[in-house]
Amino acid sequence: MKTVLTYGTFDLLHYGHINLLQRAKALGDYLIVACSTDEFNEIKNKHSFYNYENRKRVLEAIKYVDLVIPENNWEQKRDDIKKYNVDIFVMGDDWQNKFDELSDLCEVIYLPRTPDISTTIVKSYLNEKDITVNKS
Ligand code: C2G
Repeated sequence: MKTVLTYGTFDLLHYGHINLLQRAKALGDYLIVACSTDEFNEIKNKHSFYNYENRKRVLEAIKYVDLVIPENNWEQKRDDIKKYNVDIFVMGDDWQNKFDELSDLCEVIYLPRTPDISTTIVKSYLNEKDITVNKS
């Protein structure tokens, strides 16, 4: 069985995320997604609309995703790869070469990003439309 691992915030889930997760799962048999916690998002200077619990819940509902774990820091990847016996580490190619140092532990693959979609684009569209949202 081939285990695949990827990391991300996955806020305001969109088809770019789904494209990534679908291709990641197609590389193996079991896909683990490490979802950035709200605290780690602060470190990444990302302020997600959905909190961690809700982003985790959304990811767990995706048929390509087998397990969701928390991403608490930049440094946990090596331990995660060993802990879950990961065969393939996958990220979108906006991270090209950033995680090559993991290649002594597993295969490292960067997949082409889906063009013209991002959580930032969605947020700016909503702002332009002056759509105010009351966070539940
Ligand atoms: N992605 C993509 N195409 C897009 C948008 C995102 O392929 N149009 C991919 C990204 O390359 C990433 C994944 O979807 O692999 C999740 O994207 P984000 O939620 O933006 O995650 P990011 O902030 O890049 O966090 O330790 C790694 C970080 O946690 C990655």
